[in-house]
Amino acid sequence: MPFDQASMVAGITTRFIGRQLVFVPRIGSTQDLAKELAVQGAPEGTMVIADEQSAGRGRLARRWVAPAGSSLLMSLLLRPRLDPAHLHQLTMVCSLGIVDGVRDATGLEVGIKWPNDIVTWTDAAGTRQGPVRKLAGLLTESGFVGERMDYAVVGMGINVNLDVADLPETITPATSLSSELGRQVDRLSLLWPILRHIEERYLALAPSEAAEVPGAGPIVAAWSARLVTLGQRVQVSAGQEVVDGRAESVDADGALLVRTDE
Ligand code: BT5
Repeated sequence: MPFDQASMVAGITTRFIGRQLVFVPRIGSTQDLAKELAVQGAPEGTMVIADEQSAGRGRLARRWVAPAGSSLLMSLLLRPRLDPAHLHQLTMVCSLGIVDGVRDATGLEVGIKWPNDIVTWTDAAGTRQGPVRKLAGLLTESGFVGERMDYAVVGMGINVNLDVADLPETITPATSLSSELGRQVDRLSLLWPILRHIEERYLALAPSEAAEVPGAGPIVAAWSARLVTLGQRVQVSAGQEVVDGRAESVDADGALLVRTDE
């Protein structure tokens, strides 16, 4: 299917997620355009999609690299009534949308690496195979009016038909759907179920999610059930300090609870 606005819109069945769709072949970062649109009053669910970014970014000023034609690069504008302390729940919603959408479109069961990576560690048949490999990354940013959160933009970069040899060295080994499956995957056939699942999960983000109860809420539970990080030995940088221990669980905001040897 051609990767253009008309074809994208043709398969969208959601109520509001992606209903307003802005496709640009090439841009600096979809995050920046989505934020501009947010400030101009664009409605919740507005989605910016690009085929190529010249300044794609990850967290902490890291780069996100994606050759033209290789990826789904998108930024979703949300206007949740959410305490900013719970912002990570939007990352959870979209991570679950990607995990479920990838399964629907390809049959591949993928997991989540805390806090914001979509990863795989099995082959297409579900057998454990090699190290954890990063398939997608999410970046959630927000804008405020005074103390109130005005909008959030969740950026998603998914390696679809990407040859990992085209990437510079990455922190976590990278992979793509085409490398895992040994065939090309149509990006739009992946986009549509992802949008559907994000909408479903977002609507389920009930006010109870905002409760201060650790682990409360179906979204947090579904997200932590897919975390490949739990039970593993981890090294977490907390400011200047590096904490070494076993990842035991997460709280309602997605903070990782690590038990150190002491
Ligand atoms: C992320 O950051 O994983 C969030 C990436 C979000 C990208 C999307 S694309 C659409 C939207 N517009 C943007 O400008 N951004 C969002 P982080 O956890 O900081 O991971 C970044 C690190 O991942 C880099 O430092 C590299 O090591 C590695 N990396 C870069 N490109 C990659 C790729 N295509 N696949 C796997 N790893 C990659």
